[in-house]
Amino acid sequence: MDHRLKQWPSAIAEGNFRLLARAISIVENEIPGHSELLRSLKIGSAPILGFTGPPGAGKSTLVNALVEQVLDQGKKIAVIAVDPSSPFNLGALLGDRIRMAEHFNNPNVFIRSVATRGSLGGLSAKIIEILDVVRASCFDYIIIETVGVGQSEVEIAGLADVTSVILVPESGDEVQTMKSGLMEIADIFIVNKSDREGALRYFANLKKLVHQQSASEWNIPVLKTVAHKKEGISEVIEQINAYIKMNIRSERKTLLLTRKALKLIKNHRIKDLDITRLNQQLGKESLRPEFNLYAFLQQFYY
Ligand SMILES: Nc1nc2c(ncn2[C@@H]2O[C@H](COP(=O)(O)OP(=O)(O)OP(=O)(O)O)[C@@H](O)[C@H]2O)c(=O)[nH]1
Ligand SMILES: [Mg+2]
Repeated sequence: MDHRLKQWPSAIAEGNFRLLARAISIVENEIPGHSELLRSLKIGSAPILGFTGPPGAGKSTLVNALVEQVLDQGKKIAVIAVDPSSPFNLGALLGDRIRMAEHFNNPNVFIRSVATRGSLGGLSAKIIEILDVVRASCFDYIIIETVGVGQSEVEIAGLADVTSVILVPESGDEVQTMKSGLMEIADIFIVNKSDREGALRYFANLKKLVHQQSASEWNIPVLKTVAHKKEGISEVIEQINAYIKMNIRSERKTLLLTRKALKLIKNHRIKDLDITRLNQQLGKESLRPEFNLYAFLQQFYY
């Protein structure tokens, strides 16, 4: 390993945010040395708190309020905001930055936006690695915010130790919400914008539905917040802590680790695959009368 990188793991562990930021960039952009860096880190076990929900539900506002309270308790916290819509969504990013600005100079908080990329299978593996780099530092909590619009967010939420799903009264029909796959990933439901009309009815219906369906030792709480007024935030923190405290069975932990390993292996295996070339090759090969996809694919298997 590059001798300059040798000091990094201990510096990062001690809370050198400048190096942490650079380490993330190295991993994110696969700059030479990134594999060695990942191997050299002492990855801790700070809980990862996932926050997901529809666009504009108030995730960033809520995270911001939560960060404030946790900082007041003297804790260290990292926030990773995943921007899945597009890496060029500067408006949204800037909005987040402005709202987060009050924490920017606080030595106990680290904030980072990560743009997701279109590369095949790239996203979740990169996020896994980035979260592990952050875990090698000294945070009490690591927050990951993702927009819940499709399947990939469900996947990302799977990386978190506790997943909070943020809904708003105007999310529509509660039954529809439950069908969207959010039920499986939610450890905690938060109805934000509870100051809005129809919030009480939405809250009550959601609560009923959740309690009908939850069948584990953990009773999935349904909470109410008004994020921009910082209302209901303590309850969110309380429930998150309660969930963390409840020992996740080691069986489930191993399962999560296996899934994580699988994603990393998959990503590693297709890393060198040139899709444009594959497309050209297939365009040519498939014209041959004796073409057989399985025979063709033989060259990629090892
Ligand atoms: N009325 C009301 N407005 C809120 C509440 N929480 C957030 N907002 C507003 O909702 C808008 C969206 O908030 P964000 O925090 O950016 O939402 P988000 O879910 O992070 O949005 P994306 O990251 O773009 O998906 C902002 O204008 C907030 O001020 C709330 O509890 N009540
Ligand atoms: Mg946001």
